[in-house]
Amino acid sequence: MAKTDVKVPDIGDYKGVPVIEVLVKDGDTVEKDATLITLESEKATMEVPAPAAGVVRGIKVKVGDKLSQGDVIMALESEAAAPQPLTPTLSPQTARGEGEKPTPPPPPPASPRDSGERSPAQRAGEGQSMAVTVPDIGDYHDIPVIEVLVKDGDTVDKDASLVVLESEKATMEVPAPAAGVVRGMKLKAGAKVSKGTAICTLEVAGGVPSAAPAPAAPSAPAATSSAPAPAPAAPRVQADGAPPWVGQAQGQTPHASPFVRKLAREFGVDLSKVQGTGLKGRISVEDVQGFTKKALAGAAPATAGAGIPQMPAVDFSQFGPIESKPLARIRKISAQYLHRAWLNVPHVTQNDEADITELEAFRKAQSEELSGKEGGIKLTLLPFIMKAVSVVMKQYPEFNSSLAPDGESLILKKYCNIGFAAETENGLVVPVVKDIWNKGIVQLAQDCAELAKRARDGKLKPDEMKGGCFSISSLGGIGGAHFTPIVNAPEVAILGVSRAQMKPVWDGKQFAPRLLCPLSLSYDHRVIDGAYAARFIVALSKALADLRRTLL
Ligand code: CAO
Repeated sequence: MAKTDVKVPDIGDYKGVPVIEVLVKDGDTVEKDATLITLESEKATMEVPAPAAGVVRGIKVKVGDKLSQGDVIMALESEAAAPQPLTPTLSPQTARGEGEKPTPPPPPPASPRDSGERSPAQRAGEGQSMAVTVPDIGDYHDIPVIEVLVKDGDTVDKDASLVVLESEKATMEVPAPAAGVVRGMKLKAGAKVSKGTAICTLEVAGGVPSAAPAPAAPSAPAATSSAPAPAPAAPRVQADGAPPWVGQAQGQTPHASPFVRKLAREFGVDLSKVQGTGLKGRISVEDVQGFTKKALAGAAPATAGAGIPQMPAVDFSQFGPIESKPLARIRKISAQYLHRAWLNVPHVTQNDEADITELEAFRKAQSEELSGKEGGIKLTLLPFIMKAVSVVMKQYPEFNSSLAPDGESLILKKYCNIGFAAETENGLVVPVVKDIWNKGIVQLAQDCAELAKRARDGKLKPDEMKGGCFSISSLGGIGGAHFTPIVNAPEVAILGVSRAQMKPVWDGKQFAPRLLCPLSLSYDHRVIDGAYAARFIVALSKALADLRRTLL
């Protein structure tokens, strides 16, 4: 058994780089190339792999320690001949050919102004645009593009990340060499690229700025000033002199090491949804594992498609022009809630039509009277329906319940709060009107109006969206007939209200014009039986047909 110290390899000009992950412990048996620790500078991340298979002995570093080239990390006990000294073997494996001797740390990037030289690409760009190509990435070929962060027409700042490449061991963002507008994006996720592969064209206002970075190519330093090949965008990580294997720069993408990204992909986890607990919000292996566990337990929003076959990604641009519009934050959150409820709750929707002819006449008369008063109140149908629902919930208490998380019991609520779906510019929110049993219609109308306004102004407090027992989704102000609302779990039912219409109704002797309001009651069939739901909706329709019933 040979015991060899594993040392920090050549990390260019970097000194005192913090350890952000120690991925092994004493006694662990590791394969050659298994990641031992991760270092992270301000701009870049590097995984230090095992130079040979062996058993880890005497780890000398911990998270937070600051390391420089040559610092001893641990010892490795291996059966084979002692592994090669680490400095020359570690750094190549993440960016260069395995076992190849590394090139010296790159010189600081030289700007054309500094060197007095400009690359052909920059000269070509003097008109208006410059070609952006994959920079020098050592001996790596055919590296997959894992993310394309911009699209045609996007205006980008200098150094904004354009695409993310990922090899087995390293992730690298290719930044824009200058501020400009992206044209002719040639890559999509999954494409394989090598040095010089065209990425896009950058339309630079007023021509290519002279300060656009020249390529700092560590494995071909001569290219910095006089290479005849078109100048690629310098990888972001070289901007402060770091070597190219340190790929993951901090930017718009989730902050995680290549290993974590790979793990996330294997688990089908969308890293943008994972809360990183590491330094500067960095996502660790544990974060991904924790997220996956929660998703499997149903305690966290599932990843899109978790547990069910994923929808294939379709490039719609092949069929015609498209535009990509980022989702508003509220829409993203409600999408997760709705998807979770849809997947967890076995839904049934029961429809009915309530005769609200008299109720409407009463509502209009009262509304006119009240709106004439100072601080006038507009009486819409919603508070009447809310009140009627609350009364019927008392008669059918299982509608005012939630299933216990273990599925063994029902939690019956002795209070009545009802949420209502409110449409806002940014998406759907559900403010909750509290204590309905103890409020009159006018008070409910005021509560609804105030909450709806705050929802639209984006001023709802978290408390105002909590504690609901039942929800109402009213599309009556818009139109349409029945629909199938999604239960706002852990509530067990939701009422969809559509636009009332005057219809001929047979009264036993003749057809009479009656105002009928379509009701759609979706419920959780684990808690509520169809017959119980039918009784609920019939009772509700009767209560709306004659509000005096709610007094009984
Ligand atoms: N039938 C006929 N008319 C109706 C009606 C119905 N069922 N419901 C409302 N109306 C009338 C109102 O009486 C009002 O008429 P007047 O202006 O003549 O008085 C008009 O339609 C507009 O009402 P409103 O929608 O502004 O008020 P509301 O209290 O009924 O609803 C709110 C408030 C917040 C629920 C509503 O504005 C809203 O956002 N609705 C959308 C909810 C939604 O998106 N649901 C879908 C969720 S699932 O994706």
